[in-house]
Amino acid sequence: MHSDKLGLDTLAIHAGQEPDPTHAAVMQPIVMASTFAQAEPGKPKLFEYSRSGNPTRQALESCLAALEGGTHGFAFASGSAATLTLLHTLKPGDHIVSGDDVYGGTFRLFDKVLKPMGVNTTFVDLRQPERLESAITPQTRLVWMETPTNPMLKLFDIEAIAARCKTHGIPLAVDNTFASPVIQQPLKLGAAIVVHSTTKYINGHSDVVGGALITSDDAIAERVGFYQNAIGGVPSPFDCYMVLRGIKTLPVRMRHQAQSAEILARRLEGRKGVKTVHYPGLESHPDHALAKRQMRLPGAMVSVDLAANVDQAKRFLSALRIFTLAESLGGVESLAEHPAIMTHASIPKETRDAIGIGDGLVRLSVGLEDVEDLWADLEGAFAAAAL
Ligand code: P1T
Repeated sequence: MHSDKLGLDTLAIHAGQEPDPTHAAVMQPIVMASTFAQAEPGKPKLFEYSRSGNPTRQALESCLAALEGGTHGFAFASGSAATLTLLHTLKPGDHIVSGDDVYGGTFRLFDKVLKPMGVNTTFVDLRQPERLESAITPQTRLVWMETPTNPMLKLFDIEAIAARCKTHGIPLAVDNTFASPVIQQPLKLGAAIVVHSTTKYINGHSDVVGGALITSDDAIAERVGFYQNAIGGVPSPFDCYMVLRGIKTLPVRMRHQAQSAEILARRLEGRKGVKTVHYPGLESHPDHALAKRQMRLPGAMVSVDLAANVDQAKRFLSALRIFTLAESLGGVESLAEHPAIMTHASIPKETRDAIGIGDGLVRLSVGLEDVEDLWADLEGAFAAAAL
């Protein structure tokens, strides 16, 4: 299949998934074998051992690579395993520049896992791409960013930052979890590596934890492939099947969820009890012009600064009936959470305050329910919190 000629809706259903040659089954078989028979010692046929490679995982990896417009895909047991595998390609003394707003667990990897191993990270607000230069040192070996960021939904200009990275010979890794390839394909804008928590939009049904790395750089792919096998943070064939199944509806889900998110964001913006709505599709968003240029859709995540103290924010969240109060995002069901207490608790309070993750900040992941039911649910929560 010449994936560069096909649309994303087609790739989501077919990429990496030829009918199985034995039974002509339309769906990928789940090959649960941990190991594969060899005709003579050291001469495996196609696969050798399922940590190194597995047919169901290979189908998923090819599909992910095609969706991101890359040539190499690697699947992992979680987004964090994908991130850590990439970070393991660095060595003591190396340095990372990261966008200042990242998932709390990613911050924890930089701060509590990499730092003790001698790899330091400098966090910068990359909304001014020129700030990259002031953070780069002769030891910098990786630039890392999310866009939109978790949870403030700030945007960074992938093309501008990738161009600067190229002049310094430093690879740019973009965590594309919040956008998904339906909205933006960072490799096409010059990034060297795309990172995903496939737990989120890619799988889309809140029933798998998974991750991925995608690249078109053969040298990076070789190192990532080595570390994927050596470290072994790989997904089970069953989980790979589940993610492949979820991907088939990714473009449809993403479009519908973004449409509902925009409706809710616009209503929230005008409502009493709301200080700020962070949503790239709103004209009031500081990076709205970049959103229009860089993103096909503004996404389905909305962060809301309520005019609330922490108790009111807790009452607001506890009163929701259709939005489920839970960590994670990107599933068909709507979720709501309190970043300061939940997903970003591992970030020190001073750092959270500097980024804007305050007591009144609530993050919404808008799902596929009827948008009027979602609005009524939010109205009920405002009433319960006396907002
Ligand atoms: O949870 P895991 O599959 O390990 O993925 C980690 C991860 C990586 N990158 C981004 C942008 C993420 O949002 C996440 C996980 N985030 C949540 C669980 C959350 O609720 O924000």
